[in-house]
Amino acid sequence: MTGPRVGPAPTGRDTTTDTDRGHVVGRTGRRFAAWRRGTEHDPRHDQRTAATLGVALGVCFTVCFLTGLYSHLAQHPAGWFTLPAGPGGLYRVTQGLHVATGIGAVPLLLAKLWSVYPKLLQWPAVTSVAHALERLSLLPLVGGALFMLFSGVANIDLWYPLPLFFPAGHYWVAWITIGALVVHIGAKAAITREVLLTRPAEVRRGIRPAEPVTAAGDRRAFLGWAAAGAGLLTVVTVGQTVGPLRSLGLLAPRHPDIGDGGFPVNNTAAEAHVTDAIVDPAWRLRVVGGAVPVALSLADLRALPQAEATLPIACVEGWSASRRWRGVRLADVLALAGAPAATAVTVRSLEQGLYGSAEVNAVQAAHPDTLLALEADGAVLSPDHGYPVRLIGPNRPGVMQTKWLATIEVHP
Ligand SMILES: Nc1nc2c(c(=O)[nH]1)N[C@H]1C(S)=C(S)[C@@H](COP(=O)(O)O)O[C@H]1N2
Ligand SMILES: [Mo]
Repeated sequence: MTGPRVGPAPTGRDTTTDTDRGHVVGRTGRRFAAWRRGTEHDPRHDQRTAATLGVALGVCFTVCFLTGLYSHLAQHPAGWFTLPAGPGGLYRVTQGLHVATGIGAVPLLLAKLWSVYPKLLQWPAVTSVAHALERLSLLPLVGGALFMLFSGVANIDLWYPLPLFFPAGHYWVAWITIGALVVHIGAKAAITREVLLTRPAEVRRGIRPAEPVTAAGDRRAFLGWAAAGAGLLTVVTVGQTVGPLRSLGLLAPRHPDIGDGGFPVNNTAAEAHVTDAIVDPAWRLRVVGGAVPVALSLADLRALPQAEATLPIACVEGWSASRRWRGVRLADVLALAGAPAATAVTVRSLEQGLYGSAEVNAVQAAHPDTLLALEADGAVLSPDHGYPVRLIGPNRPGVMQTKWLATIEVHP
């Protein structure tokens, strides 16, 4: 700010022409400079701190993106992807990781934004076309990341403040965010490598200056707090899916052992408006589209050979709970209907809503653990858990474990 005056005299508008390290600055520039003051030699705002947080965020976002993509494919099968039928608890792990890395990324992102805010306040805002592009790419990156973490956390807390359909919004913004992240990593890879790879030999030979001990300590403390924040948030929520940590699940929206019958309910029979239909004596489980139309009463289902499987309900919202299920194999009922051994089906609930039907691919339909469950842990299914019969299959997102079944449609 003490440089020589250049150009015309100040006009009092934003065209004032003091210089700031050789650049023309205006009122905004001076305000930004004031906000940046004191951060220049603060290790918490230097490239090394930003790069460290960047690497941690890059790992979290990559795991979160890949597990999210897997979850999306599980629910919206693409021609080239068949959801495998095992291991039975795979989705529980991938979705647990998805939610945990998303939650852990929240404090990391806040720390990163705080670390780099002096850079964001640089003035002039752009100095070249390349610089403009790099800065523009921050908009989808920061905006997208904030949106993804906010909408995800809101969703697992069953809070829908945004006027959009969560799965679609969360999915499409994920692509935008990851695209921007790839561009950002491309732009920052060299500097990140440069500042993170310490070369003691170069310091010894005097090529690089050694960092003051206090600076390294300040940085370590700041990064330590960010890591502790991420760790703490994870520990107090992951109990919703990791049994031994359930008593620590202070912030966990669901507890795996709390709910009707000792496990959570997602959508009660009353909420689904099926309380009467599920006890109607005229209820039958119908199989359509096979060689023989089939209509089974509850007594018919109980009279068929029963099978058991221990499988989790693994909700997309991150909670999971395992149960010992007992019922009729889907494959046995399909055989009764004269359907080919491995055939894809749609299961439909008495409930008409969005989650009232699900696809079962041929691999899962043929799997011996894919059950039309009548019991959980030795007790008849409760109304809220899907009485009289629900689907339960290995490695399926909870949302596809359809309750209150009415119809099974064999795909042509
Ligand atoms: N018909 C129907 N089935 C459904 C749902 C629903 O809303 N309607 N919710 C699904 C979701 S999101 C989950 S996580 C599981 C939860 O099963 P539970 O309530 O028995 O724990 O049921 C699934 N089956
Ligand atoms: Mo769910």
